[in-house]
Amino acid sequence: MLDTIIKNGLIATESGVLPAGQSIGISDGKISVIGYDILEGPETKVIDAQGAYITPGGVDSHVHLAQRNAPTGDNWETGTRSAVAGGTTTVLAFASQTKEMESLFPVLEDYHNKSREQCYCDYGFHFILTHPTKAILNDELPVIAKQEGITSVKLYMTYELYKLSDRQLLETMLACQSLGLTTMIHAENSDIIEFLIQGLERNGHTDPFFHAIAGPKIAEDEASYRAIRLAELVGAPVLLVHVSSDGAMKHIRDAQTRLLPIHAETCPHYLFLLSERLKAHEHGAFHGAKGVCSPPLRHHVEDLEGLWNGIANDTFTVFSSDHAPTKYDHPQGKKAGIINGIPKFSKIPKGIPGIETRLSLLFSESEGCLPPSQARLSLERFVQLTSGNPARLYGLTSKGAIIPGLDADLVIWHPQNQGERIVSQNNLHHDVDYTPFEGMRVRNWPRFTILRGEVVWNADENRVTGVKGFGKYLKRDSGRVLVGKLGRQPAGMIEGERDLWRPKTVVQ
Ligand code: DUC
Ligand code: ZN
Ligand code: ZN
Ligand code: ZN
Repeated sequence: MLDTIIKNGLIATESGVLPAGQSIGISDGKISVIGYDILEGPETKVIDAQGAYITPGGVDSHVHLAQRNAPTGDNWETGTRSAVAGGTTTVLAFASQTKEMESLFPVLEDYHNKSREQCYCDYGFHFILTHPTKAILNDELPVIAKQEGITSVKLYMTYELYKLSDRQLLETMLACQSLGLTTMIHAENSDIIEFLIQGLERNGHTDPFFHAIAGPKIAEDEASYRAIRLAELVGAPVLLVHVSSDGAMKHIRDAQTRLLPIHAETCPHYLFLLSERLKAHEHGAFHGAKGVCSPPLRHHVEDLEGLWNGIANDTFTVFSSDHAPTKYDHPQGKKAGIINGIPKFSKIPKGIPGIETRLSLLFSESEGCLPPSQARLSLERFVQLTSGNPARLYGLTSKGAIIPGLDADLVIWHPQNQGERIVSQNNLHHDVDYTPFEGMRVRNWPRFTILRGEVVWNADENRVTGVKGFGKYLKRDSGRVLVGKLGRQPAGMIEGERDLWRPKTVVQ
């Protein structure tokens, strides 16, 4: 017998909206049937979607929660509570190695301990590798992939505490490729940024705004190109995270045209916000710190437009929040950037919150809210970017689509022309003291969020109805390459060239 039936909705999938009149039947937390005239039993709960769109529960594949090196803001409880209130039912957050750690296992245990029984939505980990030793690459990663289902790592090309050399990037990408892991890359040229910071500080330019000058598009462009070429050399699939510039996008697009498995992610702030907010005059200069993220917000409306094109034309594979929940008014939060009473942009923790607003902001611009002639993206693209693609790319096999047999993770939106909201810190559920999207109007907001058949957010009652601890840890499979082809060799390589230098011992 069905536990729940959702009636009268418009079911939005990656290949279009299903003909009206179909219902979704749920049993044991799974979608069990989709169709007309589904019979309900005496105990079946019926949810009336009232003609509104139903999309898959959001998969946010880039969030930071209770990360060791980011001591303020959301933990797993508050971060996942905020997620479900915004329609997200699965998050992938980072377990971060620090440079002195010779083994990943204590890190893993630490993150499990902090997240176990704490979560409102389902969750998994990526690993940030800052010190990829031979033992970690050869001995630990295979175990972590197989036993823990962690099938992606993030590598940094910038930040003293995180960055890897090109040599380390190559070795790690190669190891990941041979294990079927996806490598995520933070691509910014570290030396350019350090050089500019030094010059700006020497000239007394230390307000938050100068963060946007210290991380120009050229720094992202160069590093993105380098990351793509390194990946191409070893034949590894890569996802460039938080892409913010047209130059980086062009390199990605070019690589995809050449059928390389190069994926890209962008985030709400790069579509909606400009660097001018780092000035935040009306509240005093330091409030601009609330807009400090890396890569920085860009200067021009054309920059936003360029990224919107990438959303519409498939350059981007996933759309994630990059929720980095650093509080503003906290000595270790954004205010760590005030040194002896003087603002110092280079010391401001980087990153901004957005786990709860991600879906609504994008949905607002889609055909879910606007006629096709005005929408920036189709409803199909919305579903791909926010749930289908991240689920496939990161090996979340039970998530990301409205298909019988998968988890019943759903968002029921408000009926058309209802559900409009002004984004406000007062209405959000995170443990951060601001939202960079304050005052923005969204055209719709999730009315119900459903996780494995349970209503976990109910906007009619304006409350999170799920329970802490219902969210479970997800072991993932190897992700699927979604663009390009695996292992293509660069033009000019001879047949079998990689085998001449590839270690014989790497796992295949
Ligand atoms: N990288 C992230 O992924 N998030 C926040 C800041 C950063 O540098
Ligand atoms: Zn990053
Ligand atoms: Zn370039
Ligand atoms: Zn991030």
